[in-house]
Amino acid sequence: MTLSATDIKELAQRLDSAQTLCADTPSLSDTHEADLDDAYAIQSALIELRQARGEQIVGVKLGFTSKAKMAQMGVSEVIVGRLTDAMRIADGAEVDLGRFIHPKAEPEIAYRLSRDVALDDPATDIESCVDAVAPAIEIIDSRYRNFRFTHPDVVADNTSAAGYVVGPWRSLESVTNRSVQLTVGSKQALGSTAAILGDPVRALHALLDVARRRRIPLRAGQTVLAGAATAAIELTPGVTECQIAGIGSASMKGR
Ligand code: OOG
Ligand code: MG
Repeated sequence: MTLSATDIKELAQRLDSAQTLCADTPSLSDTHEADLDDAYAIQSALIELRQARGEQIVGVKLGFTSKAKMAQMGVSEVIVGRLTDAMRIADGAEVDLGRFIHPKAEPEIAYRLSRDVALDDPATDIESCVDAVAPAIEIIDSRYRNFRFTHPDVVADNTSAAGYVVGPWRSLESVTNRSVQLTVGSKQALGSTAAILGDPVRALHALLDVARRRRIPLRAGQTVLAGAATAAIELTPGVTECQIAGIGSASMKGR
C-alpha cells in the first residue's frame, strides 16, 4: 500500500461521482502512485458507497482474460470487479445509453454460483460450486477520460463495470471452443470462447485465486462474468446481441 486511508476514500468518492454524474475523470496515476493493493482498497470503498445507497452485490466479473482485450487495453493480468443489482439489465430490455459516459459492449460467458465458495479451504473445487452457464453481454464504461488507464486505475474503477445482460441459463456444460458473435448495430466482432484463457472454465480458477488474495466473497446465487471473448465494440443505439454457438444468445436495445 502506498496511499493513505484518506486518499483511498477520496479517490473512491471521485470515481463514484464520475459514474453518478456521468462525467469522466483523469487517470489516478496523473496525481497519485497507487499500487494494486491500493487499487483493490479503492474498489472496495467505491462498492461500499454504492451499498450505502441500497445497491446489493449480485456477482463478480473478470477482466483481461483474453489476449484481444489485453492487447486492446495494454494490460496483461486478470482483474476482478463486483456486479451490483443496479447494473443488471433484463435480457432483451431497452437501455438508456445516456446514463453512461462512453459505453462499450463485450460478449461474455456467465456462470452461476450454486454454493458459497470456501476461500480459506485449500481443497475448494470452484467448478463444483457452479451449476449453470449462460450467454451474456457486459457493458463497460471506464470512468477515465478516453478509456485511458493504468492497471491500478482500472482495478480502482471496479474494472469499468457498468451493466450486464444474462441470457437464458442452462445446466452447467462445457463451453470449450464455441464460436462467439457480438453484433452492435452494423458492427460485428467474431471470436471463440477459447480466447478466454484457453477455456472459460479457467476464468473460474483465476477468480478463486484473486478472490482468495483480495478477500472477495463468492456467494451462492451470484453471477460470474468470465471476461470478454473479443475486443469491445462501442455501444450505439439499436440492438446489441451476443450469440454463443450451442449455448444461446443475450440481447439488449440501446436508445
Ligand atoms: C476493463 C474491463 C475489461 C473484460 O472482459 O476483459 C473486461 C476495460 O477494458 O475497460 O471487462
Ligand atoms: Mg468484461
